[in-house]
Amino acid sequence: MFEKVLIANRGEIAIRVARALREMGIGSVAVYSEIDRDAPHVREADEAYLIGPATPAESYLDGAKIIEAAKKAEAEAIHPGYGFLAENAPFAKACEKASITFIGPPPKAIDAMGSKTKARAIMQKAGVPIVPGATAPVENAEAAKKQAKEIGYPIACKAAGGGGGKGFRVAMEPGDLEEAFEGAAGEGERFFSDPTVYLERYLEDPRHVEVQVLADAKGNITHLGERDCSIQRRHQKLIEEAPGPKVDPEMRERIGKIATEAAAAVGYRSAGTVEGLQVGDDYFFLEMNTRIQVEHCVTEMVTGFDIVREQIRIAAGEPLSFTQEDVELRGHAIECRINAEAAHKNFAPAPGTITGYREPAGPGVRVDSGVEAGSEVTPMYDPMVAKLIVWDNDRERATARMLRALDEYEIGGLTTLIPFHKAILATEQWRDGETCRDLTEDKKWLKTTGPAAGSTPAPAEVEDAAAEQSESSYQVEVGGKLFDVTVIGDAVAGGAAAGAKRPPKRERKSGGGAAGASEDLLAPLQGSVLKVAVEKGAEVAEGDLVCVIEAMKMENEITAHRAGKISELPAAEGGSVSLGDLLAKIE
Ligand code: MV4
Repeated sequence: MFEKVLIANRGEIAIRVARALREMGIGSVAVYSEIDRDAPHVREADEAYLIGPATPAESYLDGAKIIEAAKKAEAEAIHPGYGFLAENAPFAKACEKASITFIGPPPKAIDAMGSKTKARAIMQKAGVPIVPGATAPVENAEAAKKQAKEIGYPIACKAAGGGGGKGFRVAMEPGDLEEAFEGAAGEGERFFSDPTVYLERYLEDPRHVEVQVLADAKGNITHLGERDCSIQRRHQKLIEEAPGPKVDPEMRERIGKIATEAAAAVGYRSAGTVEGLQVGDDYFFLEMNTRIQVEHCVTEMVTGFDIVREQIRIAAGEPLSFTQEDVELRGHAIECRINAEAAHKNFAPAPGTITGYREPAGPGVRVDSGVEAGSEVTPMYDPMVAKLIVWDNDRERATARMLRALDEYEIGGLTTLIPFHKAILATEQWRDGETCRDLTEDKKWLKTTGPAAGSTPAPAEVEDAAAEQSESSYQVEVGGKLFDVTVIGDAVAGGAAAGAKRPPKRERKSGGGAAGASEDLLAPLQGSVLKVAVEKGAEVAEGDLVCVIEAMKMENEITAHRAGKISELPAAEGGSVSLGDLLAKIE
């Protein structure tokens, strides 16, 4: 077994890996960028190395610097986590060349699954059912029209270098095809420097069901059952659960076999996920993720196996610690992604500083987080700051437990998805195990998922024009009974109940969505302007799309913070903006 492993990541996943290493008696090495000096993941490891400035390209994405740190620390292996370098075949190769073990699959398997057309061709040959459609790219819009006729409408145009829904456009009928084709090609070019597009039949309201596989170097391939990740928005998963609410034992066995066959077809080794679409009793291969995934925890909760530990054992040449017969799914697990985002403002990024922090606990609750009080969530990195995972005997009880845990979770000073999760888990749609697309796409419904009155206000609300005024919650004892009181404006000096907490005043900052009273719509994050959806002089309603800013490979829709007329429009397509830049004035 390894004596020391370097963790090439930050945030919750770096801590998750450090915990596995500690339990295994392996030394851990963290790396960090300049703004992460005080981050929790740095303290969680036995030693830590600075690898560069905050910009990912100059630190967490810089393979050479990470290998250099591993050499300095004399680490024998590197765990990449997810994102950053996790599915970068050249990095995996560079590790090999430096005689460092990459804790992940062979570079060849990463490559094979990196091209979606290649992956589809391999799977078809191996007898794995794929979504109906082509296994080779289509040259241009004209050729696409011909091919689409054969496949049948509706048609999904997908970027071959894509995955996770990037470069994904739908044509409901022939008249939409050219635009969908060009859209997918353009996004492929921007995100993966590859405009190659292929066509699939578009399936209506499928479920996203994926199977966890583990393959060791001795030829053992097992699966740990499925996860359902159907609750997504713009291809970002928001809630995941295991087992799948619409998967029965027969189907579980069938898709488990599909997944292990898919892994065998590419000579897979390590932990991986076979993603597919479930439509009724049908299941189609979509793509394979060659990394540990964010949502691996729900599988750990229902199987009892530690997937990261197995991954490390496999990389060290050891066999899987269990066989397929040992795998049993018990109870039900749900995971909510706690992102610094404003669901009620179209999931706008909501970076900021965490002023107060308390995690839920108690029976069946697991929190994998990477933040604490005082942490700053920057627009530079992933907005996911924590994952809340619960387990209980069945789905209904797990839901009640999740609602309880969400209630306990206190994250001061930051707008998060906590209210969104509470709202969605309380719906009939969730109870019936639906995909909830009617809710996640419904702007009106989303508006109702803002932070509740009396909770810590979001920065945008505090920044309101008049407002050095703050809103604070107190408990007041009257006649031996405690009452919750919300005070708007400055509390009377000395008037608060003894021991009452008061959130500290935050610095005034631009960003985080513009203030309602101001005309200025400011950039809530740094990035490049992909699209400007309005013209100067146009009238907009509150919530209308103004522009799209791309940052961290995410497209962020910036919507009008108020109704009015666009009197100034400095935002320009193709331009770049910094945090707090003026995008538009709405008079
Ligand atoms: C699809 C699809 C319908 N037809 N492909 C791909 C990546 C994943 N993030 C969502 N993807 C989809 N691929 C075809 N041919 C619909 C989706 C999809 C989806 C699937 C399951 C659950 C939620 C979804 C939300 C948006 C898109």
